[in-house]
Amino acid sequence: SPSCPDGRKRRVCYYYDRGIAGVDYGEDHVMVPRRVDMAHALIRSYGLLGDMSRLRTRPATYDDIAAFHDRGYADLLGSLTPEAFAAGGEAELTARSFNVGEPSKPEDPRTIDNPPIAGLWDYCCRYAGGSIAAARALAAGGYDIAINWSGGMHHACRDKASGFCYVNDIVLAIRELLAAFARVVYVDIDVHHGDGVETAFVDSGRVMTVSFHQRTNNDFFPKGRGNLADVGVGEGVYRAVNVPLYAGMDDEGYYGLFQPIMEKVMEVFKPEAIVMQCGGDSLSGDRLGRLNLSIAGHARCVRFVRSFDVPLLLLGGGGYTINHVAACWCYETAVAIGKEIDDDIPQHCYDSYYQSQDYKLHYTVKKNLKNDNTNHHVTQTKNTVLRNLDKLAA
Ligand code: ZLS
Ligand code: CA
Ligand code: ZN
Repeated sequence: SPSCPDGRKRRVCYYYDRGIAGVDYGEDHVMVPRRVDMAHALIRSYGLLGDMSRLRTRPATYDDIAAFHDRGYADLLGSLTPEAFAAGGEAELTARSFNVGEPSKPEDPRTIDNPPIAGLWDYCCRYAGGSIAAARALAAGGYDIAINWSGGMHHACRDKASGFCYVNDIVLAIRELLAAFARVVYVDIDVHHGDGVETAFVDSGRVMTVSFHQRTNNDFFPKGRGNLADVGVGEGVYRAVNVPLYAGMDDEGYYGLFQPIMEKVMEVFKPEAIVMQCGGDSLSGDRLGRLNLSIAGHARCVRFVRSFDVPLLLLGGGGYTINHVAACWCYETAVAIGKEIDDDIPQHCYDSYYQSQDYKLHYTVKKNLKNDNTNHHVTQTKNTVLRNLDKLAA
């Protein structure tokens, strides 16, 4: 096709579940599941749904989720209601012991990262079900790329919630892929470190995890994780890759690390499948992140990973300036398909959200944000990572 610059078209399947759009973390919360509905509405308005198969699936079951998660934790997620939590007593204590409903400032409910939301279990089963089904679609060989923008909840732990994430759909999806593929690479361009996924596979020789993330004063969430020196343990040594970045990182500096590192990852590890977490909080102007990537810069990473023509699972993740995130994931859906789309956002139901970006997909990045990444730091980081990866070369 003329609109596909790097060779043959890919067979793409896409998961979207309307049941996720209405999930509410609380009116003051930064995590807004409706951004996935906004991305979907854009994708539809650009006519991209006709270029993909729609992946229909049942929500994940208790057993699907308990394949990774602790049963006591899964039981809590399955039984907790906002009402029971609010009533206090045993329900509240149990929830808080699994980091659900735990305020960071004692007794201030506005400081709860992981609130006891209405429809919590249903939400988890739907976004996890999407990632599992997407992984199975790749494993069965019918598709080259599978997309679930509602997935990518990389902080969830085996036995507790963390960083707005309750169930780790990424770990569940990678486990599915491992049934069909010998080696899987996980690459995470969310502004936060992919700690839940790294921990789950830290000693695995079959899964390599790679995270690019912001580092500021050593206390950016998740505190203490994702150091350059964290390389994995046992069978997993040199199969955990961490690329800490300072605030203000721009497209050029980011890709200058991403491209050579991922090239080397592919060369030495030879994965049979790739899972990419495309968190949109690494974009310029995010409410939590302080990196300075444009949508083009973010998507260039997706395009590069796609160019290896290895079965690819694309997931969402963070992203707190919701118009930016929806525009980004729509553009990346077009990249996955291999189709150029117009910069002018078509008229659709969420139109008004894009006024601040002049109704364009590609908004302008911050020009006066200081880039704290010195050339020296970037070069050192790149060389250290490449040297570690070289130790895996046969
Ligand atoms: O990667 O930094 C923390 C933990 C705290 C400080 C903040 N308080 C509220 C809780 C305890 C140490 N949490 C981070 C979590 C970031 C998760 C990123 C998820 C992902 O993008 C993948 C989906 C954090 N950073 C910023 C906030 N929390 C935060 C900012 C503003 C608010 C509003 C809603 C909630 C409470 C007030 C909140 C959290
Ligand atoms: Ca990351
Ligand atoms: Zn994030």
